[in-house]
Amino acid sequence: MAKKIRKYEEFLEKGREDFLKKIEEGYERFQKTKTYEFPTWQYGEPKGKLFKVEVEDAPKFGQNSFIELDSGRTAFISIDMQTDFCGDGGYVDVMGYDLSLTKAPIGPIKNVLDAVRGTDIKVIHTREGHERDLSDAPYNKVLRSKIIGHGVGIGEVPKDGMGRLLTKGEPNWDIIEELYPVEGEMVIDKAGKGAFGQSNMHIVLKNLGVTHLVITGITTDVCVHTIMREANDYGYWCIVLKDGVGATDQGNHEAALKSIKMQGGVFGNVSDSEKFIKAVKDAGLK
Ligand code: C5J
Repeated sequence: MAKKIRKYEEFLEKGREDFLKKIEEGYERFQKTKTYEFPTWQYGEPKGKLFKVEVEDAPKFGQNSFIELDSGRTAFISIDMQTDFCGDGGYVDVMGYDLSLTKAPIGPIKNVLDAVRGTDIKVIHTREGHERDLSDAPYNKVLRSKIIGHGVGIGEVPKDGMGRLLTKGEPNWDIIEELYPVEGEMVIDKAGKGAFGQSNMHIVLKNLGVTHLVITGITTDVCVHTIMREANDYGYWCIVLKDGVGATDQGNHEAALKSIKMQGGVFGNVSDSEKFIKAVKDAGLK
């Protein structure tokens, strides 16, 4: 007996046909241009200027291609560039990791900020940290931090430290001076590694009409990756700038970048600060 197709299933069939037609068109265009073109059919006419950023190892390792962005729908994101993650006496320092690895992206991020400030690209900073009463800090996270920190964990002040680790309002929790937000830039506070589960990141991006994210910050394998994965699952186009990110372990940093490139860009794409700045300059966004 033939299976009865219910009304909503017919609707999905039609939606799929239209969607696959757009995919086919995007595919044909990619063969000609090696560009993931900005989908105006989906987002509407550009609000700013269209510009292209070269990305590496996409769709395959050894091949380069381009992502086309609308400057008016692009956000530059600097993740957790706080003393706690890259400064003396902070959370990462107390755990005993090499701070030169998490400090490495400071210069490239500064260069990108200089290039995008004054354009219509939105700038968003994030900070990881907990309420002063630790009411939003998971027990397992705080316990683990105390064990790896030789008795000093989240919410406590290390010897010669600036303040309580990963705690809102403390000087070590704030963004480092070199990359401090200027007027008009957004700061998003989050208690977790991700930003979509428990911060206002998603509604902020939606309200700004953002479709493409250019991602930097620390750490590559933890907060950067978590936020990129979340954003990618929601359909945002993500480009991570490889010299604008750093991890507490160089092997993890490299593996995290490599994993983004799998499956033709499983979490988005990888570029670098120089390529991105060149694209902004060539497009004459200022
Ligand atoms: C970590 C972060 N690594 N910002 N946080 O705990 O990546």
